[in-house]
Amino acid sequence: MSNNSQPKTPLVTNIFTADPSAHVFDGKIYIYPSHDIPHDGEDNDNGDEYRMEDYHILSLDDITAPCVDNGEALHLKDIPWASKQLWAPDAIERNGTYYLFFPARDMDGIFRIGVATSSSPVGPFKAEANYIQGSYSIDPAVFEDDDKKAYVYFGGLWGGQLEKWQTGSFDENGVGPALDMPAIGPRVAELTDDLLSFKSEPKEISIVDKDGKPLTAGDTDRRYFEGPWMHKYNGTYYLSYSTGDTHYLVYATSKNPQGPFTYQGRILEPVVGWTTHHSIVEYKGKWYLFYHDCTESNGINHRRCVKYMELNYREDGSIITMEP
Ligand code: FUB
Repeated sequence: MSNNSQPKTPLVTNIFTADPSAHVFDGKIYIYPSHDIPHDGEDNDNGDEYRMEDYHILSLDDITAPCVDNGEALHLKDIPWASKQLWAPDAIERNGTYYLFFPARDMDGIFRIGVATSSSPVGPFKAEANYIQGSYSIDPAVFEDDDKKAYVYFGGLWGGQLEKWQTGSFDENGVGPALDMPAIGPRVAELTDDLLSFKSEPKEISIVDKDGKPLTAGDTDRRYFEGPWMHKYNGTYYLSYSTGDTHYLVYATSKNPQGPFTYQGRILEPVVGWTTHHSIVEYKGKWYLFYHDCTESNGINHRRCVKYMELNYREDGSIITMEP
């Protein structure tokens, strides 16, 4: 059963939005998306067409309420260490402060992950002076476990530069493993109590098949590409992500937030547009998938719009695959 009866209309149409990270704070739904800038430039495998310069936070008073664009929450010019490309963000609240985690290229063109804080879920956010030391690549997703330990999951291939970090430092010429070798995994780092730093070096997450064998780099229908998301359902950790060049949203599960994770299946079949990126959130006892597509721009990859639909589990905890 997929929830295709819902009107999957864009949440907002006044701006192009993508990469939605949805959270419930004080009973309202807040969506932390990227803000796509329309332009007429060409697409490439490095993602240069994604030229975002600021963040706008969206909010919903209830799941069917009109979506509000709360205006500019943070701009590139106010981030001392960043040079361009404010890609997919995420947010977390602790003790009344909201922490916006976001990737951007530093002054050397290397993707790093920064934090900005605010007393309001919709900002304005003030960026820290520097990026998180030890951070790299893109697509941070923050998850607070029941024991209050907070983790950030991140990493993306190709334009996201994850191939260039296999030795622990940035290698401009780094390429992915041979197709029959284990695929590169996303990274996880536990955050310090103030949520501003990594407690220790990020670890690579292993994603294995049902026989315990690591997914290989050539297994492009299942291997990790970008856009990680973590949620917990009935005591199991669900790591979901995009397979990038095969355009699926898929998931893997574990009893440990740092893995290893066992591949389970697809959440969403390909949308219109090259990228697919999502979040999963519980609201009033139901679960929702927030995602984006390029239907509003007739398939222009960097003019995306955020939507949602209800997500359902089977009795055994598996997620029912959805059609966009
Ligand atoms: O929005 C820019 C990039 O496209 C994101 O960081 C990726 O996840 C993909 O959606």
